[in-house]
Amino acid sequence: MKSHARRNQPVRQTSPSRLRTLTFAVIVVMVLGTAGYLLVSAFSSKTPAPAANTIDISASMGGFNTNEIRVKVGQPITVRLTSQDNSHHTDGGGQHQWAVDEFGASVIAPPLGNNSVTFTPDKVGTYTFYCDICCGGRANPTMQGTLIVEA
Ligand SMILES: [Cu+2]
Repeated sequence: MKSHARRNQPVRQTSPSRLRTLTFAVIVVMVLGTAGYLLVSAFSSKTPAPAANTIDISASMGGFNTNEIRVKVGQPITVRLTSQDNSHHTDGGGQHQWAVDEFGASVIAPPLGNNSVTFTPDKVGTYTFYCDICCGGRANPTMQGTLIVEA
């Protein structure tokens, strides 16, 4: 009986270490899988560059990279907005917006990704573009700029 119990002991001793190896393997697979998923989603969120009249704008918590955009009236433009913030930002979750009410133009960029909107500014004038997602919304002067539509 004693020798039988002793013969079983090694089996019982190896199982916790086998469990540890298995747990480690599962964690490695999960980490690699998550990294791979993030990589794929980061690349797939990028929209292909449209052919003409594309204006690249980037936004972070500090504001837009430009305060003034000049375009010609009656010509379609594509605004490609890139968010430089990651999803860990509590304010807006890393998303930013670029919108001009007068032309019904609005685009929201995902965290560390970009997104595009195409519209035709059909009225000469000076308009405000803004982000209404972060930093207190459009009341915040840092997340604003001027769209100038020229004749
Ligand atoms: Cu913003």
